[in-house]
Amino acid sequence: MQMKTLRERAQVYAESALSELRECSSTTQIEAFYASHLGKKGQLKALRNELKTLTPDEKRDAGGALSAMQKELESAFAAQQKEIKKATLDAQLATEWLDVTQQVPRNTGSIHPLNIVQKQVEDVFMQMGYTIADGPEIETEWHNFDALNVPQHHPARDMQDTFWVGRDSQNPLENYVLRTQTSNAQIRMLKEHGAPMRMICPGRVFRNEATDATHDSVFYQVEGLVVDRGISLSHLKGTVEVMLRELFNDDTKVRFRPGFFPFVEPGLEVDMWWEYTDKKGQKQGKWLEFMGAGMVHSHVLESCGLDPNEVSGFAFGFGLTRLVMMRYGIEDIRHLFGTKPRFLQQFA
Ligand code: FA5
Repeated sequence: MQMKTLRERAQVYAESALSELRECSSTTQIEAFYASHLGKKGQLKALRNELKTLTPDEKRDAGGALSAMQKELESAFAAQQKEIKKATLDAQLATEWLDVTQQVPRNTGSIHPLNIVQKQVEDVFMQMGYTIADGPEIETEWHNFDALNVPQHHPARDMQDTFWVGRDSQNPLENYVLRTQTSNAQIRMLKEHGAPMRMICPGRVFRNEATDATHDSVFYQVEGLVVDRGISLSHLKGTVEVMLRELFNDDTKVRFRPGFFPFVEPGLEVDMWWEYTDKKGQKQGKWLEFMGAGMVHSHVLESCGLDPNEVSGFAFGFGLTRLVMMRYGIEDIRHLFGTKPRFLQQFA
């Protein structure tokens, strides 16, 4: 029997290689195919090596056929590889799709109890026609003390020891403090807008004092100020009563007593009965100072350019942080500025 030529064997090989290629359906299979057929140690290379043993004529004949076959195999390989890649990607897309419009439940946190109660206070006063004002936390010594009838060396300054930001000048308008009270807003609002005035100013204040269950060195107050013709103490009392009725229930116990603040005359303080559960789980209760108030002192009206013979007013300032404590029966004010999620999430 006559031996098959290289060209003939290559022909048979090409057909079986192409049909093997068509069977490949995964990346692994096609990579193995490449190594076995088209790679450096592949079968095509082995056939090419045989060219060396042929005569020049045979070599030309078989060499041309082998080159054409290699081209054919390579392009069939490239097409098949592309096909497999596309099929793999399609399969992946079919199983790994993601609905970007789907609502995913997320832990979005909760509103801080101070913000909840601040909003309620603002609503109550807005219904009574009050403006919500803002004042700077870093304030001049003059706005925080002098204009409020508390000149340098006045003993009332000791009750509100503060953090100084700059104290180099003899001029209290050039020295700065972290405000100790929201009463600075009284001065700023009156100087800017004059009378008639009806505003509240919620905000953060700072005091250089030791902390305990009812005192913090950073806390929130709400200032209130009404200045107009004919404002009297009865307007103050009625306003405080409306506010307390709206913010607390009817059982809340309140007491009014005389109080001294240099920027009001007469002055009064309001205490509230605070009920809470102590660390041992015992129910406790005591009076807690909640608010200072009074009729705006004539010196304050004058330092804001108003004539006390023409207009009068009342002012009050209460502890928003203490209001929150009483509202929710919180036994220690310092919880409110902590960052414990377990505490804060209760108010969501
Ligand atoms: C004042 O700050 C006055 N500006 C209030 C005022 C305004 C009086 C207008 C008259 C007219 P006092 O220092 O008492 O006053 O503080 C007012 C309220 O802030 C207190 O009743 C209390 O509720 C709260 N408060 C005072 N100190 C602290 C503190 N260290 N921590 C938490 N709350 C406090």
